Amino acid sequence: MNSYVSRVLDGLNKTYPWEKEFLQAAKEVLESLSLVMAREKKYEKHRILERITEPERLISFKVVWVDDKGEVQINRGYRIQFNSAIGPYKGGLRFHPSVNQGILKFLGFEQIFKNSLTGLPMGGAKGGSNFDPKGKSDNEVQRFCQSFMTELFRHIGPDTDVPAGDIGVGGREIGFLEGQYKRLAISNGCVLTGKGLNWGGSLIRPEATGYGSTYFAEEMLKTRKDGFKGKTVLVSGSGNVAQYTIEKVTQLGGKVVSASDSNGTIIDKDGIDAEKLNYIMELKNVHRGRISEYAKKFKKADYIEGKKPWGLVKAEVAFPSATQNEINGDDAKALVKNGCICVSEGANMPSTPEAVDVFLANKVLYGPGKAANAGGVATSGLEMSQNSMRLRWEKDEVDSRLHQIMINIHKAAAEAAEEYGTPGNYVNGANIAGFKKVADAMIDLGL
Ligand code: NDP
Ligand code: 2IT
Repeated sequence: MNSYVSRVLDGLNKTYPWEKEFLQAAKEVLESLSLVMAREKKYEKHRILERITEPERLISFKVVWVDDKGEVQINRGYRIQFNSAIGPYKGGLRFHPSVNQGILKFLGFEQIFKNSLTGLPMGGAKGGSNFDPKGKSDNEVQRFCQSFMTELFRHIGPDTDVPAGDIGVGGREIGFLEGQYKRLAISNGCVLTGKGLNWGGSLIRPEATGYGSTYFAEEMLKTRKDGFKGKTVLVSGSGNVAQYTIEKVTQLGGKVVSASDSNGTIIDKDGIDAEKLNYIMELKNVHRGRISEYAKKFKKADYIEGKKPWGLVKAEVAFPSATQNEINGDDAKALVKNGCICVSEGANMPSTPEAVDVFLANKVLYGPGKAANAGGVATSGLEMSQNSMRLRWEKDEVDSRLHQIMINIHKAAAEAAEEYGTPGNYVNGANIAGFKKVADAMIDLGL
């Protein structure tokens, strides 16, 4: 490891020892950047690594709301405005009981490089709350969102910071948040992305992350003159990203045999076809039910309580699309043993460092989240463009722009990996290509 990189990592470890996920993400990125620091001294001279690992602004606040029983509830809210060198802050909001500053710092840090890779002018940010939408009524979710936005609205705006969805924040939450923003800011109302089609949303935004990570996998497979036809595919999660990954993989000729949630996994050896996917969408998006219901409806499927999909059946391709660190070293070994040749990360940092080492050592086509799942934020960027122009593109236009962006990201990551002597290593390629644009902008902009 380059000495500048190890000095910066030591400093981070000493300053933020409790921010495990942030330190994990920083280590992965900075290790890749060792290759750059060894060649180009300007970044050290400008102390870019110390600067890029520190958020520009870290906002934290309390969110007080009243539940349906009339009892007062208190949650923590955050927005981490990490880096705005190349454009307004951009990134999702996560509502999940596990949310804390360290998790949002990892997500905001990753977002800097992901957004840079899209080729669009967007800085990196993330936010959210330890609020758990599970089991809450629509009215409770509405009251929480309104209280959350009552504090957040003063820190965001269409040209300053544009939040979106992530775990626990979908169309319903974006609606309540946007509604409260409009009320408070007396603005044109286009501050979040992922909006409904009747009030400024873009076609294909709901599909974008899942479609994008499938397009990215397709590009990786093409480098070996391969494709999805006849492949068995594992998907984890059953939320937004998982649903549209299942849809696109199936359209491209793959057979998806799993879906999961935090309680367990279903395995359907016949494949989750369009009709079964419709059932999952209704189950999850309308009834907010558990994936175990799938095995009651489709009797040939199995439900395995407490298990993740990895290694349960033979499969050539895997799309982790639930959450961070959902594939550990043993899971990765089980995947490889079962014939996995390609992993495309719909989730952010779903593979532990040990898992990544297993994939790279076994020459698995491994697409890290910041490249593979960038289609979501890229299409958010396209939603912002349409809002600014006061027009709406047709579905095919947005989809073909998304597809082209994913092809470009794959090319940029592959070329950077090659240039720095690690061909086929998309981890290094994505980190380096994403970093250089932001770091050079920081130098141009001065201190
Ligand atoms: P959703 O809330 O729609 O779905 C999340 C899914 O993951 C659910 O099935 C959920 O199960 C499962 N899950 C969440 N947390 C855990 C956990 N701790 N353990 C096991 N399963 C879990 O979120 P998204 O589909 O939007 O997000 C999924 C991943 O994709 C996240 O990592 C997110 O950061 C990433 N991502 C999302 C983008 C987007 O545009 N939405 C863009 C880029 C990345 P349960 O219902 O039981 O909680
Ligand atoms: O992790 C992510 O890229 C997202 N949750 C989407 C962010 C966005 O602004 O669309």
